[in-house]
Amino acid sequence: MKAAPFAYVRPATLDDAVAELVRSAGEGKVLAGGQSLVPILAMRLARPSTVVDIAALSELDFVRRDGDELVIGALVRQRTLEGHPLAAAVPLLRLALPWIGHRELRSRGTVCGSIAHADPAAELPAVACCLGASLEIAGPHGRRTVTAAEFFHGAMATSVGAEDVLAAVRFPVARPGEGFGFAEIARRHGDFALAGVATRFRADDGEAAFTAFGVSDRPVTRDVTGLGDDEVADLARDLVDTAGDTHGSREYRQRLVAALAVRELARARRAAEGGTA
Ligand SMILES: Cc1cc2nc3c(=O)[nH]c(=O)nc-3n(C[C@@H](O)[C@H](O)[C@H](O)COP(=O)(O)OP(=O)(O)OC[C@H]3O[C@@H](n4cnc5c(N)ncnc54)[C@H](O)[C@@H]3O)c2cc1C
Repeated sequence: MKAAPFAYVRPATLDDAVAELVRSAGEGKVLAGGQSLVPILAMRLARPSTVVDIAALSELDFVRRDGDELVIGALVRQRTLEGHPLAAAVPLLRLALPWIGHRELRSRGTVCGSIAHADPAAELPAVACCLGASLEIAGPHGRRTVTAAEFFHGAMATSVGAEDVLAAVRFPVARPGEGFGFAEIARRHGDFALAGVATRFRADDGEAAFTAFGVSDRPVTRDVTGLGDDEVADLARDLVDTAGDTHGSREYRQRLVAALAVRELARARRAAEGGTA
């Protein structure tokens, strides 16, 4: 199928991009890497009046360290970050990025695009929630910052409104003595996860948490400090909020997410305590 007709604009500044979205009166769509939007347009699941291509917003083409945060602008491709030297400061990103589709998709798909798209089975929204990242949103009334916990409202629903651009994401850098784990189960490598988890553990005070994804309408984080494996598994199982489908029953997903949460928390703990992850 072909996309329904739309106007195409390629503004040169973030202010102009927001102005174009305002002009579209809620009927515009931002185009970043196009890896999700283009198929959606082709299937006519979305029929925007205007596609606002942000590729020329060079002000958003940056990866930089800002104190204890790694800040990633909206133009940064997933593959660019994967190989970026500064990304080593956020080990969970390095663990999660290779799980996104295939290398060719990551060469076009952006970090912010994945977060703005908010597929419940996507990796980067889970990383953002697990680390407590914050999201910088530019809109007609200026800029605002939203925590990852507030940002995801449901499947493909976020704090980014129809007249907004997600300008950047801020990930906290790892502190000494922090360890991380990440894994998912998919039918084939490159497919979206049937169930997945991101984990973190801090050696000095034993703080532990996991974020489950692919099992609910958004990533869900649980603080599991001081809990044993059976309690972690029970908590993980309770998060499964999807009916079964042809790829796996609800019970199968419960077993997957429980096993992954226990295993990846152990991995995070080993990494935090200086062992091999
Ligand atoms: C075969 C295939 C397999 C895939 N597998 C995975 C996978 O395993 N895991 C995964 O996470 N993803 C997967 N994806 C999707 C991933 O490749 C996309 O990169 C990602 O979901 C969207 O990023 P994008 O930059 O391509 O955004 P686009 O496709 O350009 O946009 C996606 C949506 O987000 C909005 N948007 C994008 N950027 C912004 C912004 N800065 N501000 C406001 N709104 C914005 C767009 O308007 C649109 O609604 C897959 C895609 C394909 C085609």
